[in-house]
Amino acid sequence: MASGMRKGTRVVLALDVTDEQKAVAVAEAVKDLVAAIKINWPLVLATSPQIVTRLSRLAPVICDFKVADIPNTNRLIAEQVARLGASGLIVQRFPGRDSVRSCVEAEKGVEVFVVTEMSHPGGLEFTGPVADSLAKIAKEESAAGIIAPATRPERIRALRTIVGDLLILSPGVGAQGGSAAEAIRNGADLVIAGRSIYQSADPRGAAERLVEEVRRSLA
Ligand code: 3DU
Repeated sequence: MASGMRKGTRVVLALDVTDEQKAVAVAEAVKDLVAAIKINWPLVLATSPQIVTRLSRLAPVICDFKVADIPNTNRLIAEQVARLGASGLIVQRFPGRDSVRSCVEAEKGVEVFVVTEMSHPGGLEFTGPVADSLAKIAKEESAAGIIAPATRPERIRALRTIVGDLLILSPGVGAQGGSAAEAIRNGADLVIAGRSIYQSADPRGAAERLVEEVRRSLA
């Protein structure tokens, strides 16, 4: 079983590439600079579920599968993610409190993160207005943390008052226009960055710059 995630450098790599060789090369290049590697459907569908196991030998892996089903199906997904060696699983709150709970209870070695307000413009349509309630259930159901938008740091600050000491992971830095330093200053524990690292000609250099930006924002 994979161990739980630690804050470390506070940078999570979003590895949304669809070429296995490139995915592993980027992961190898930055593995000591990231607290975790977040993978999403594009990489799993382009390769195989075993990519979770392969990457988990380099860094803790968070499966961003945005799980959103009935409790039994959610539990089955959490069990498979654990079997593959993942450390974290991202789930949706909207199917119901019981659906979130089934993931939290399924596998104690897999930390559950609940999506709140999404970082893209469309995130304001539905998730924005209900984000406080999404975050409240994450806290009540003992999730490990929430996902909150680096593109709207003031929302991270507001959501922090609801989730207390839960981890806040913030996507949206770099390619989506958010600032890592602002996200951290407003209460994010970790920032999630994808394209700004893996599309760089020098992924390690890009990751180093981000780690340094985060370190300075904490000083
Ligand atoms: O924009 P980037 O390339 O840095 O990637 C961001 C990642 O975070 C990507 O995997 C996306 O699916 C995920 N994510 C968001 O961008 C926004 C959210 O609200 C939740 C997850």
